[in-house]
Amino acid sequence: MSIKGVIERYKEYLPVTEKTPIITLCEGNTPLVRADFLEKMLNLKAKVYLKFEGQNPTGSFKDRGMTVAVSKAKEEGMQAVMCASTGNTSASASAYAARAGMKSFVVIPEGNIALGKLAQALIHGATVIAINGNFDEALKLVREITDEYPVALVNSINPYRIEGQKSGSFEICDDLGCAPDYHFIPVGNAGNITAYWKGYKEYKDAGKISNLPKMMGFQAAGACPIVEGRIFEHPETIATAIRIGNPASWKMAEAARDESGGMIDKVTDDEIVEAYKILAKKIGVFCEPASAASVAGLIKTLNLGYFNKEDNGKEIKIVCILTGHGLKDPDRAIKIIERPQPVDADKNAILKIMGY
Ligand code: AN7
Repeated sequence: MSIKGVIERYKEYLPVTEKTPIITLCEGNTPLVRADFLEKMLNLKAKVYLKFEGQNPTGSFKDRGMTVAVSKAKEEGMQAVMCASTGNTSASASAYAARAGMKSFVVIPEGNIALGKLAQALIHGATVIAINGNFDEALKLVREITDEYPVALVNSINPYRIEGQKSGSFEICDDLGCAPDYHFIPVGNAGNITAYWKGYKEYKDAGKISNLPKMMGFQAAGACPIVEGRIFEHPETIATAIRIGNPASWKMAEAARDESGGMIDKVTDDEIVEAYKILAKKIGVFCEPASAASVAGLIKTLNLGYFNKEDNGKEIKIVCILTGHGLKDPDRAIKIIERPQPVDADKNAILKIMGY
């Protein structure tokens, strides 16, 4: 394979040995896209970059962790993997299990997973179990089952997932030649903010970078347990990927926030949709709604005067993580922008619509 996957590229930082079978789909290597439109729109003395994780093999950042988790499960002789998921973890787990010749079982909340993600799990051959319950209930059940049966748990409470996902920080630092000043990221189960913070700290310890970013996490207002300091029994948001009321890595996300001097705040569904539209229409990047929470967070934070207060006009580098691809959730795009009404197959009818 021409492109190195996460394990091959960063193996010195990962818990793998010569004996580990590397199960890869050439994940990682995602682009850091400069968002000059946002810089101008927000009148920012800063460089804003979007790390477009939608370009991973299954269309989300989960692949970075899954390559390590599934490789280790294979090394340990497991024959099946299992996860609870709002969608992306199930898509990734089922693809990597297929690649490894392993079985996959995925438990999802009925009615609250985007169509593309469900299609992925099904076509990769996972046994898909839809429950009448939410993600938090699914995760609890999956933890119990994987404790009792010989099935590897591949949610982000599996430390190998976090290990793989920290490669996102390494790539950002390798591309920028330093760490950013601010790292904006959506927060759901809180594994990714935990992983990125771990990655930045390890790169600093290794002497690769000299600064650390402030970690700026954003939850959806209807599912913001960390912001409000309470479990949400009934989380609700159009950003179904982060519709999570009791994050597994809650404490570690708080540690990332506090050690870095950052914040974890919330954005409303309207703010998420606004950012989602700007990204698609003005920047040409189509991410899924949950991913747009990072950019919605940037806009909100700026409007609160955060940067002006903290940075006295010095040029800063900001990275927003766009965690998943917009094609995962086509229904949302079509709900927001009206589907066109058909016209006759006639040149004049077309020209009229074109405005000529
Ligand atoms: C696009 O797939 O939890 O804070 O089960 O799919 O690490 O949970 C997905 C989470 C952000 C939140 N953006 O990351 C799952 C799942 C997208 C996501 C998150 C998810 P974490």
